[in-house]
Amino acid sequence: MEASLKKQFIEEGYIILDVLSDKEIFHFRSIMDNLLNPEIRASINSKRGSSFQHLGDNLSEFGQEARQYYFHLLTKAGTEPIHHAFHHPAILEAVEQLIGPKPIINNASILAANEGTSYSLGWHRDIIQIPEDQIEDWLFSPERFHNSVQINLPLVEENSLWIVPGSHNRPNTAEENMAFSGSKHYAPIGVEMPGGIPVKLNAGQAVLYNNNLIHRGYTETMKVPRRTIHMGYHSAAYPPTWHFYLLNSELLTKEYLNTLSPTIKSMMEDYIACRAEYPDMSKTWTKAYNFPSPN
Ligand SMILES: O=C(O)CCC(=O)C(=O)O
Repeated sequence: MEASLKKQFIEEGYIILDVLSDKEIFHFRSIMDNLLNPEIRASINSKRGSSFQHLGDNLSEFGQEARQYYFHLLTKAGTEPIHHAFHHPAILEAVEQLIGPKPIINNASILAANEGTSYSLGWHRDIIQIPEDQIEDWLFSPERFHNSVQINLPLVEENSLWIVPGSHNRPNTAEENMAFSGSKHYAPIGVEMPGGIPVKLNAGQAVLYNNNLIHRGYTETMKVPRRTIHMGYHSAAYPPTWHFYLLNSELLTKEYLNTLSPTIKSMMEDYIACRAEYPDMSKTWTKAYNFPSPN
């Protein structure tokens, strides 16, 4: 990776990379369409909020409502055909170069919606796991290493992700606080954020971003369906962040692991080992965990 890209990731909080060839775009798009069954169309097209992302949707329900769907993949039987997207060499290599060696996956999802869907998720930083009274400004500073990369890899062109470049490394400005209207989690839907820009991506291009960035999901009305692979990783060389706990490890039973490909099984075993080493998510946003004192 060029040094200028890494610099952009550190300073602006995101980079865009060409990842998939045309053949791979077609390959993954066919698999995703088969998983989703896009023939099912909602009969009512009125605006609907997307589901609460961390719970996730069931693949069999896709398209029944005119909204954006969020599917968790690595913990659910039936999603195996697309799992190899999560160890694409170009993605793993980029993550290693941005944050460090031995990437551990902690989020593997599909973001999908049919054409005609209106999508609006309020501006936020990905800090929903942290109680609002424990969210402190030092979490968003260049001095704190954020061991997390979040990625959107669309299989058709999209501009649903909006970001405020550079906001990952500083607390909210007074104007941003006004937009957040007193919440430290989500700004009210429909509120504009100063400096917010859409991230336009072609099919097969990925945006890799620091999810402490102020960002949102928004498309007025999708002219093309949304078909995006969404993933998150951290480097095993450093302690994880709260994002690491997103995968529901209780679903990673021995029986389920035995149904996975050897590569994905080994990735999940790395996940489970890291979970055993760092069992307590609530430590991950404490000052001592982020700035350990030298022994
Ligand atoms: O790309 C999107 O729809 C936004 C996703 C998002 O906000 C998130 O994953 O936190």
